Amino acid sequence: PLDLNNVQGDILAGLPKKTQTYFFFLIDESRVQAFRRQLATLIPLITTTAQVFSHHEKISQNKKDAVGRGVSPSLLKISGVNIVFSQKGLVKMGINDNIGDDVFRKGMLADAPTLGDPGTATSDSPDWVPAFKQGVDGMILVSGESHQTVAETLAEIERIFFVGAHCATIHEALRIVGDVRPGKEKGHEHFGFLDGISQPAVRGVNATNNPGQEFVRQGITLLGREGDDKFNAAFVDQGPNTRPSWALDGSFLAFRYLFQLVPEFQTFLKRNPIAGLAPDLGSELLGARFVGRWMSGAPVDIAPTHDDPALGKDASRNNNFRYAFPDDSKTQDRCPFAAHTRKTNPRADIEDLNATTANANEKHRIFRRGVQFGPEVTAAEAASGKTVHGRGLLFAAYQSNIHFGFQFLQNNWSNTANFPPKTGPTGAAVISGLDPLIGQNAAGARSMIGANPQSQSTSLTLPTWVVPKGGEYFFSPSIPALKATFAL
Ligand code: N7H
Repeated sequence: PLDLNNVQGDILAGLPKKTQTYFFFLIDESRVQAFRRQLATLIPLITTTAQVFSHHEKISQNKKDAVGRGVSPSLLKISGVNIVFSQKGLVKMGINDNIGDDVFRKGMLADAPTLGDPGTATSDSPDWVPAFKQGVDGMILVSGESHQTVAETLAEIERIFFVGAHCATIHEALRIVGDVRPGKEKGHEHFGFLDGISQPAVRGVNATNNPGQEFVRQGITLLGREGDDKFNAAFVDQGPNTRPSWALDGSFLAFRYLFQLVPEFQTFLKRNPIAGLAPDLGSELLGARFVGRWMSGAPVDIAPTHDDPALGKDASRNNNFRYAFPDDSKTQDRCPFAAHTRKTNPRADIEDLNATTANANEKHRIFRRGVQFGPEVTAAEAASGKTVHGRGLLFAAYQSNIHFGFQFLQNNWSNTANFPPKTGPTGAAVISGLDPLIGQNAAGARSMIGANPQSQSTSLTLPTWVVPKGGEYFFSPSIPALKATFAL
């Protein structure tokens, strides 16, 4: 059975964080063996899923105690560490077994045209920052409740790998700092919407689920567990449908460096309010229909006309919808077919919960662990409607199969105009257009229908507000694999 002490903490639980540094590194070609020996020293610092869960318990106990004493809960000091490797990194370390995921093996740069990244229409090279175009061997994730804690942990890690400037075994390729947004924006991404509401629950890991939150099998995230399409009960190292034994309880991480043009997005909403309403509400509704949720997190499928903050924060109700009301399947009265949450998790649009086999959507579920980066919008940016300071989302998602997971959501769903498969009242196919947030094609032009509930077939031309600047596919090995196969 699965032992949560073996699984890195970000995969099934999410490293607890107010801030997180993503440290991308290259392994020194001439010091690979030394690096692998030092890795053994890092392993005790790596946070496991079991440790994250026990930290969650401490936090809720801490909250209860504080409420009991009538004080506000103190912030518990915590630092989380995980390490992941790209295919390039595996090869450099001499780990050459076929892990059984072609998308991972080719890497994200080679996948950029499929993902529709800007620049790939005219050249092989997307408009990415140099570090990701050159490629990285791995990444160390360090999270904490404060910058001070993260700095201390990073210093400890640097002491392991940088013993003396002349004999460092790894070199920094790029360091990105992500921060949860301040004050009441905590948990909201930079466009203003509450994020991280809908995640799958995992059988045998999560004891309970919230209403509407579906359980998936462990192998949807963990390699070699039931539900992994390469699952093999014996889990031996042969045959086309198996993985090397060290892959067990690891997971693939799709990392994306996504910039968000926030003042431009806000200006568009302001200039294009849905007509027939007070202008502020018209703008707010347009934003909510782009996302599928209001800024509070309330789903438009349940609250189609007004935000409902109590619903937005109520975990027993805010995920309990399926795009399955009678007016949902053929009309966009409640939620546009192209809305971001509907494109990326179409629920009843493609799945039948009464089916006897696993529902069609299960293999496409991902575990999102990202965090925001960059400063708040300044007064000058808000006034001009133009981004000056880079900000956005450090998108990070785990899955056991990148093709069915992140790549499918981006390419086959968000970028694909005739998904989800819909017919209108007359029976004719409805082409919903692109996901207004992340839908893209290398050529650039974007549009959707259904933004306006009063005029559902009208096409709306969409500027670009989310700009990918790089990323990579990584593998997050289990603790036993790190000890036995990765470290020396
Ligand atoms: Fe998305 N946003 O702020 O608008 N996302 N996302 N995402 N996203 C979600 O339901 C956002 C991105 C998914 O189960 C919410 O938890 C932004 C990529 C999936 O109903 C919000 C960016 C991919 C879900 C955002 C971005 C996904 C989801 C609602 C880029 C995959 C769950 C909160 C900058 C290819 C859907 C919630 C479900 C939800 C936003 C990127 C996927 C507010 C700004 C690249 C699967």
